[in-house]
Amino acid sequence: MTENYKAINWNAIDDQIDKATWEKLTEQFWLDTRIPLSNDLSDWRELDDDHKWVVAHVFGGLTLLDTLQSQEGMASLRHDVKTQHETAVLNNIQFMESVHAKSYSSIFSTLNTPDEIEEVFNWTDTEEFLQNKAIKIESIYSDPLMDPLKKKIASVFLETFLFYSGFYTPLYYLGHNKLANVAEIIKLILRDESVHGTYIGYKFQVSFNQLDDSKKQELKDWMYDFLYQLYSNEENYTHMLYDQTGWTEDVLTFIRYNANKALMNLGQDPLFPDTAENVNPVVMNGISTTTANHDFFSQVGNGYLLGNVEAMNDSDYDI
Ligand code: MN3
Ligand code: MN3
Repeated sequence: MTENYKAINWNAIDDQIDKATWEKLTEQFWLDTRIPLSNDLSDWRELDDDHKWVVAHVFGGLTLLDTLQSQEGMASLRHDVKTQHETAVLNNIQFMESVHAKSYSSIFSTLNTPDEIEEVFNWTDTEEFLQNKAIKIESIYSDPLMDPLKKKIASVFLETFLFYSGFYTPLYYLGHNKLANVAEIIKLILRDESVHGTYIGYKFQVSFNQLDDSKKQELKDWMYDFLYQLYSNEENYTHMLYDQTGWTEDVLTFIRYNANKALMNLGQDPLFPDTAENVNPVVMNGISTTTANHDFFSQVGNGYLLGNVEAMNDSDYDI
């Protein structure tokens, strides 16, 4: 006899965090088409070729990672949900990952020529260190026998750590009052990722805390080893992208700081000594406007309004 099929009932919530996250995510819904990217063209034309190259290729890298989250990531996590409302939240996240991936194409079509766009996508689909990180995460998502907790670790590492070598560039320009509308897209993405990382990290912790001590230790060892492998690849990726600008060491500090945040989302101790004080303050200023909602479960959000997104101007970025 088959089991009956069960309708989702939002009037009987098993986990209040599902409902709070759904409300937060739907309240902060956005689309790339609302951002007047062409207002950044005069800033863009002032950049030299090396810096234009970095901007275009970090967005190529970010496109690949958001493609992975939208196509494989959430579908994989959806196999292991504990509640029906968790499925609904993951559906929302999956759609927004498609919005993120598409938004970089809006940036390209505004700033770059068709030939440049084609070159960026060829690079993205073949670059060794970028492909390494996508494939390492994808192989965890696509293994049907994979421990569900390892899939959540992979998702949090991707979103709270591996994106940040790319996010550095638009935050750097935001801190210098340049490319403000491009940065607006990145801030909206960061605001989403902040909720995604917190939520998936929370779901990880609920299951992790039910494990016995030896299982916990085994998983911790795997997690720190995996993070270190990803970091080692990320060092190579960062050198390859940024050596021509001289920003490499600053970017590496920033990604170690974010690796610690990913561990924090998973309820674990930091791996690296880097703190917010070590990060370039220009970049930290850019990020501080977006991550004030880390405490969103207690509703201490930054009250970001959709209306603010529609018409940004330089004065919004005075720091
Ligand atoms: Mn995303
Ligand atoms: Mn995400």
